[in-house]
Amino acid sequence: MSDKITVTRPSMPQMSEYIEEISDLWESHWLTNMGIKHKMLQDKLQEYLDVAAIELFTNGHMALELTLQALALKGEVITTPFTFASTTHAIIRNGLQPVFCDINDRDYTIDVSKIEGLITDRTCAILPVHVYGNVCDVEEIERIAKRHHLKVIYDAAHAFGVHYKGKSIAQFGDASCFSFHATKMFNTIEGGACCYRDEALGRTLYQLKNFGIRDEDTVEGVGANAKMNEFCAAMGLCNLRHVEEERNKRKKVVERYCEHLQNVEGLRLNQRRSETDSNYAYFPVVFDKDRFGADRDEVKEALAREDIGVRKYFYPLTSTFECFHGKYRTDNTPVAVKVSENVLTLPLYADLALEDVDRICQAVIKCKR
Ligand code: T4K
Repeated sequence: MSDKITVTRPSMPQMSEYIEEISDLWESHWLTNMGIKHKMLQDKLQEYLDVAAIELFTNGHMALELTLQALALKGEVITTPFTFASTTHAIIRNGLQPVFCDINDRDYTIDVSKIEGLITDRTCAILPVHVYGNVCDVEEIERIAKRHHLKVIYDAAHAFGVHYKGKSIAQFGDASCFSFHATKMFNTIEGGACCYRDEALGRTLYQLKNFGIRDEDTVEGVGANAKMNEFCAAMGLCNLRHVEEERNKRKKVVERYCEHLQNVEGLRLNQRRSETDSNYAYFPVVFDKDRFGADRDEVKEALAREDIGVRKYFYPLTSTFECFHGKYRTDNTPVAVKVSENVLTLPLYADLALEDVDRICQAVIKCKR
């Protein structure tokens, strides 16, 4: 049992395993710029995620931002505001306009029944988020995109290792972008990837993450520097060996939470689409003040007094960020507003002791009036 519990904690390999993995870097002195570890991790992830092609990046955000750039999109992108800053910022930093669609109140992914009403002659793409690792309605999104000739780029930052109907989540859409940040179920310290099908897109991504350089004499695009370095790739190689153990441990934590909380009046637990193999990335709970008695903020404060760190992922909605100066409406995303105001994500990581889960649940239930 721990004294202080944080919302998440990265899994790390044994130090000896990591040292063994990086020791040859002292021989080669090759530390970054698509070295051997980068290549090895890319190959292993391509196999693990069961995809035609994958490009690694310095973080999930750059994977997303450069994927939008590589697709040379112009105009409006339909997305959701119930997400991390990265999703919306990637759109805006590409000179594109986000058009915010509501989420559904079952799994908090994009409400597909509202997408077509937002399509205009300026719409170029849909950017849905597999939020908490919950699978979007990929089939309906594909039908809509085909009908209206739109690109689909999934923000799959939370969805590493998720399968839907037996198929890797990384296979859906024109591209799916993952985060391998320290807080994710698979981490490379910082890191990210884009999985895609079109070879030409891959060539552009490869260049854009390295300043747009094609060869020593040719710079073809205005790229960034978003290459994964060898130490991060080495961490990924180690963590990938233990990823199924990670998933199983997280599953046990989630099951323990559900045992305690699933029948508590006024709490709504995460609901996943059927036929989904989860990665147990997050444990969101939505509080209904009228039935639970205490609201989300009161519960957060009560837990903090017991040294239990929880987060309001995702509050505020990205559409209401101060940097946008009230530019976006929220009256057409009422579900997102409501969930965002009432959600807390409880601590979840592989090494969270089940006795700690018991303690967290008791602390939550104690708030009920
Ligand atoms: N799209 C979506 C939907 C995303 O959620 C994200 C990232 C992205 C795109 C972009 O991917 P990246 O570019 O980040 O790869 C954290 C993460 O930094 C961020 O990756 C993540 N989403 C977001 C949901 O959560 P913060 O600002 O909440 O992190 P922070 O520093 O408050 O850490 C949270 C907790 O994790 C701490 O209380 C303790 C623990 N922690 C954190 C770090 C960094 C550790 O134990 N060790 C650590 O090294 O954003």
